[in-house]
Amino acid sequence: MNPFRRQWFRLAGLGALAPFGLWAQRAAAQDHQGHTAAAAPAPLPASAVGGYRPVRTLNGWTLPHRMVDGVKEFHLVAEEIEHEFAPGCRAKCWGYNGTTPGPTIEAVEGDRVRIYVTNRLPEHTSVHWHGLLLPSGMDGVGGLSQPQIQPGETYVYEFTLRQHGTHMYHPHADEMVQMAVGMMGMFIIHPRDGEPEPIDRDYVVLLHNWALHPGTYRPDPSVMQDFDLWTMNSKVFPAIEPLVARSGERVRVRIGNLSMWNHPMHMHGVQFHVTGSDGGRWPKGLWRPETTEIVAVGQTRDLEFVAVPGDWAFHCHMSHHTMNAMGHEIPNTLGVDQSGVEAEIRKLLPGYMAMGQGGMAEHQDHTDSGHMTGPENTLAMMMGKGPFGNLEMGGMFTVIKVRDDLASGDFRDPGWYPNPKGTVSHRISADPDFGKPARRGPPPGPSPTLEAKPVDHSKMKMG
Ligand SMILES: [Cu+2]
Repeated sequence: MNPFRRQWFRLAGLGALAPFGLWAQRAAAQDHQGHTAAAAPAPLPASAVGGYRPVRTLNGWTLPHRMVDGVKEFHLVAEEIEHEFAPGCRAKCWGYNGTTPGPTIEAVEGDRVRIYVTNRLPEHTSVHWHGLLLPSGMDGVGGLSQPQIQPGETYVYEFTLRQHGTHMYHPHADEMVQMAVGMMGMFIIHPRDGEPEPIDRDYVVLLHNWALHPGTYRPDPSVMQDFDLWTMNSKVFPAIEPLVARSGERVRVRIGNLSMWNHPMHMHGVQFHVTGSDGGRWPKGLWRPETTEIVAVGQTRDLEFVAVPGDWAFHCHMSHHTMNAMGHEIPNTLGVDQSGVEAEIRKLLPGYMAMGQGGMAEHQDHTDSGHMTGPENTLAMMMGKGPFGNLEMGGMFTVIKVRDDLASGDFRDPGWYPNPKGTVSHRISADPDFGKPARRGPPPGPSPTLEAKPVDHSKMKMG
């Protein structure tokens, strides 16, 4: 029995449904590549759709396709869009088919794909299929591999998927501008022969950064490092959807990074395995346990774990990347008594509030209560409420919500975790002198407390 037939019968036995045309086409691809019955394909999960379990792009969507003579056809439209980063902050961005990131393209190793790209932008563009193995002329580098797609034009790309893994797409034309304003998406290719470890939930997250300066509504492409918004699928916390799973399910998070920074993505509650990248799914011997994985610029990483009940933070570990717009060129006010200055400034600016003497945690209380309003169309630096109070987060932060009683495939937010009795950290004293903890004194020598000394300006060099 040839491998196609064996796989078909196995699927039939599991009660899965697969369009026959798709399987016939995959069998043809196998034959074409000279595969034999030597390596039996692993069984696919029973509830897989069309031979694979579809991914879930947080806050996003998957581009529909249609089959035309055995070819999977997709249609991307590059266009200006209106995007909401979180309620209270919208911008004119560029994206695909109405969104940033563009819809996820999802296919199977061996598929022949035909992708139309219509350009509705005010300038030319192209689409580069980042990480895909394809003919040079399909690689989408404007000027190098093809003519630029002029405004109003539609180009067609067509190639056979010779790999599987987590990949991306983005323009390779005026890249600095077009990517800075949101043009990017994910391209997921499922393995033809199924997964070695069946995946129950498969999430897709694309990391990006935006220079949407306070009070403005168009991202600034000229910024290189000092960004205002750090996003998962172009959303900031708390507008990023939670990753939901049932206890014991195997979850994969596929992360791509088309921002201008590397992001150490940290997951609470589990040790995940890094199981793949743009190079496809790694052999099991290369999987490694981590709790933080750097997803560098232009890379993708697949993280897999078995879900443990609770509410678990999942975020970039660069602490400024879990904040929204903030000033970086202000003096350090930590430890500075500003009470006199505050009174003076209030004479000129009623309502002025000096902040930061004892840390910035008060910021969220001030902004949430509405007595410190920022520029319009600008999110507060810290946002979000949890069951125990302010989360004081923004940017690249969301929550993995794992519950015992979820139905398979139910992605609805289950609310906050009902912690079992006796498993929540709690107060046992309000006295700062409580207990006798070991403490060390300051290092020998004078304290760094500086006295303000008058400066002799007459000796300063001018110019
Ligand atoms: Cu980061």
